[in-house]
Amino acid sequence: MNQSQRIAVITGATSGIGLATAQAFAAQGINLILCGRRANRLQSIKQELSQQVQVQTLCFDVRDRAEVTKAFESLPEAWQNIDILINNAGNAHGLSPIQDGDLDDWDAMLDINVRGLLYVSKSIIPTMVNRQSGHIVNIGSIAGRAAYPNGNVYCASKSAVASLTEGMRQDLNPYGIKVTAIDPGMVETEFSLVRFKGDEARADAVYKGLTPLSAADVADAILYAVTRPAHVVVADMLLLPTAQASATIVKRQ
Ligand code: NDP
Ligand code: 8X3
Repeated sequence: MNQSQRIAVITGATSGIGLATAQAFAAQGINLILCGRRANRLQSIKQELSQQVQVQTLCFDVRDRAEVTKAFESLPEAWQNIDILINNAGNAHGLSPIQDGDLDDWDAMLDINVRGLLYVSKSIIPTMVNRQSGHIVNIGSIAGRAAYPNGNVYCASKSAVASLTEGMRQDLNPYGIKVTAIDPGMVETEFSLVRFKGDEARADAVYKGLTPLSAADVADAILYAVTRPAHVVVADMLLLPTAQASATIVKRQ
């Protein structure tokens, strides 16, 4: 497959897994549409990766339906034929028992991780259907496979992503569109800093005493999935650090 003919949209490309995926794709010649809310980061990443591939940036909040639609409609015609969609934007807000949950945190997780993924998908899937080709990669989580204590709403949001991945694969089967779930365990990114609202000590403690996955490790798995031959789809992949056996069983030094 000639990667240089392909165009990939990556949501949440300003940090962590999304940024590492953009770098991995650029190294293979895949042209990029990078999305996120932090415009300055999008610009500096564009500057870096434009040395390898063609890059467009779209600055929007996935929660805002109108903004999402407008952003994709604003793409030049040559960029409308999107081959790969990486639905990666997402995060956790808080970690507390259900009885203590914060309603704003719940709204944020459901709006970003579930509704946002749907809004972006709705902007792109019809063009894939028209062309009878495409590949959607949804970034789920080990959290979507079983709930863990205090994870409640975040786990539910990722469980919804798992269900949507299956639903998309079924509905898009007649059109030859591939749908993949990549479900990581612990990956050291800005994830825990966001979850704990900027508390660095609490975020660092999550990865203390073990070697977590890096964003590049997950990007490598995503790259593997999108470079399989036309007749092969990676349906789903659970990717864990060696020290992690489940969401709650982690070997620390
Ligand atoms: P980061 O916090 O490093 O990256 C999150 C990305 O999502 C950022 O680029 C951020 O960009 C974007 N984003 C967040 N909110 C919005 C929004 N409202 N609108 C648009 N973009 C948004 O975390 P990760 O790289 O770890 O997370 C990426 C995905 O991986 C998430 O879906 C997460 O749930 C999942 N995941 C992470 C794991 C981990 O342990 N780190 C494990 C399993 C899954 P910006 O702020 O510029 O908008
Ligand atoms: C992120 C991994 O275990 O914090 O999805 O839920 S975990």
